[in-house]
Amino acid sequence: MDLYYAGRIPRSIIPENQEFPMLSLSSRITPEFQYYLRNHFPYPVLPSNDWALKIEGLVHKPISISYQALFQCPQITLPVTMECAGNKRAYFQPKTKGDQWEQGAVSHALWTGVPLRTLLQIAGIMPDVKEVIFEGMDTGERADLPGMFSFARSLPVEKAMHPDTLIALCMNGKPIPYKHGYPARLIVPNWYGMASVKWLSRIVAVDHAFLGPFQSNDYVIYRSETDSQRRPVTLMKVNSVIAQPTDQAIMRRGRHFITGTAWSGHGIVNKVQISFDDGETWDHVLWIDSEEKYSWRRWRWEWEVSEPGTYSIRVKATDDKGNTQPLQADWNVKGYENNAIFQIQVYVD
Ligand SMILES: Nc1nc2c(c(=O)[nH]1)N[C@H]1C(S)=C(S)[C@@H](COP(=O)(O)O)O[C@H]1N2
Ligand SMILES: [Mo]
Repeated sequence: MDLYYAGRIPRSIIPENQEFPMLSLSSRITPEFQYYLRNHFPYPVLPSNDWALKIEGLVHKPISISYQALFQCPQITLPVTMECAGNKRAYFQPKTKGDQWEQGAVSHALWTGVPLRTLLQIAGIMPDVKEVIFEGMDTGERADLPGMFSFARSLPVEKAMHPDTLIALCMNGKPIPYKHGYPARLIVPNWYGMASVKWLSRIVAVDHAFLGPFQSNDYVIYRSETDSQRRPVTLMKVNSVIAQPTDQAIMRRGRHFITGTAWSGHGIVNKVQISFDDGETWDHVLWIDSEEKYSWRRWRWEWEVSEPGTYSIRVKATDDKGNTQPLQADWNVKGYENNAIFQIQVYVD
């Protein structure tokens, strides 16, 4: 496939929210200029040269570690597919409040950084720690609550101590671009994007549940205001997209490649099926990419079409834990985790 130059698709200006232009999916790794942007606040002011990451709270020796010192710690590189929990919100019926993301609030990059665990161990994390809080440098107001907030989230201590939870310094081999969290951001593989806090300033170990608004107001699944079965958004559900052709495309008779990608935070996608008859019969697509932990896999299907007409195309991904995409989206008030099978229509002349 050729590398096309296509810009991001804006969903809001301030804060800046933009989709990856999925139709230009041509490499497994998303180039930085196309990687989706998801922000709750205006961008923070770039930190001064004396920026240091602080680790405090229930630790034996609180630390403040400089950018240079972080670079000197042993680092690992991981490919990670990151999807915003609000991806595909636009497809919920009835519609839900918030940015109307279509299918491009998802991207894939190589992240290089220091396992958070290393730093928590240096600081001497205490045994009674239950959660670890991450504070970003971006601040602003919320529509639903008075006051100023910074973007802050917590992780259960087990996830914070997972060897692949990173304090990332580089994206695709270069220092993280400013809009993606320079100088350092958290990377939480397999979880929806809200967990991967950008522009880190402070990490705090605590022995209680963190209740900040980005933890307990947002990123919670509930089906009505009085729903008592609330649960936090964590692992990405199995999901897929068709990159080409685009919905409502007009095509010529002949041979076409249908392409797309699929991912799951619960495991590795090992099956993508395609249907041209509204799900009556399914065929297996061919893989472009190999199985790789935390990574989406591009796929393709060679389509020979000789009859003019209207065609519907849908794909369905399944992961190695047996999770598969549902026919109906699991509607929830905030419009998160939409992984329903999506059908496009194309016209052949
Ligand atoms: N500090 C900070 N971190 C943040 C956010 C934010 O608004 N502020 N947005 C989160 C959400 S909801 C997502 S989906 C990802 C998006 O990361 P990206 O903009 O690099 O694509 O960052 C997460 N980390
Ligand atoms: Mo998000």
